[in-house]
Amino acid sequence: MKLFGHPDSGHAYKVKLCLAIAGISHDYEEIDIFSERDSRSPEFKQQSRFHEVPLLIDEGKAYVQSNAILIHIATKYKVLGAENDQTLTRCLEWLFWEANKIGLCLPQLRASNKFEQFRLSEGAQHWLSARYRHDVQILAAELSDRRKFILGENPTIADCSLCGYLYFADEAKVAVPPLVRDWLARIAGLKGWAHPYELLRINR
Ligand SMILES: N[C@@H](CCC(=O)N[C@@H](CS)C(=O)NCC(=O)O)C(=O)O
Repeated sequence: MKLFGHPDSGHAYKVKLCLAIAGISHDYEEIDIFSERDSRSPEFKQQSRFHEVPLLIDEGKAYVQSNAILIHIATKYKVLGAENDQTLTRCLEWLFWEANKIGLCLPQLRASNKFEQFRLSEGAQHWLSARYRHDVQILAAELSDRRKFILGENPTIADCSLCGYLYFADEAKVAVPPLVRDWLARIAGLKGWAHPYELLRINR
């Protein structure tokens, strides 16, 4: 199994974190996501249908789109929520929520604040910030019963997906409510966890 990623990609981080906390051994190749798409490694160019990281190659097959990759890993190994159908259904709900909600404002805000080439207009930033505040409050409300992880006692791929970009919240210049911060700290306490910049560094 081989993952292609980059330390600046929260999407790649979701998958790397899943593999790390599930203890699944894999190879890793860093792709320079800021380079011309044509200049990337031949294997990546051939297999990455949308030219994006993360890309996972497993038993010769290519898997793309971070949340779809999470589902592939969890169901293949029966880990992180795929141990039973009911929990897997709840995971899928959160993965679709993430793609359409927090995953559609936080990555963009962070890119806009961190990288000149992705700087958005003030109006767009304002809209995305309002969207983020709304979405993160939903997460906070969900965690208000002091459950350990998003679906209860144990971490699942829903946690991997939802937390991906929240470890970059400082770079996005957004506030993280205390209940969400505490949940991120609990994930950070899991064996295998490391910050995206560390986990997605080459040679780990
Ligand atoms: N919806 C995709 C988003 C992936 C994505 O946006 N990847 C970015 C890095 S975070 C990328 O590879 N950018 C390089 C490019 O588009 O050339 C997923 O969930 O995997």
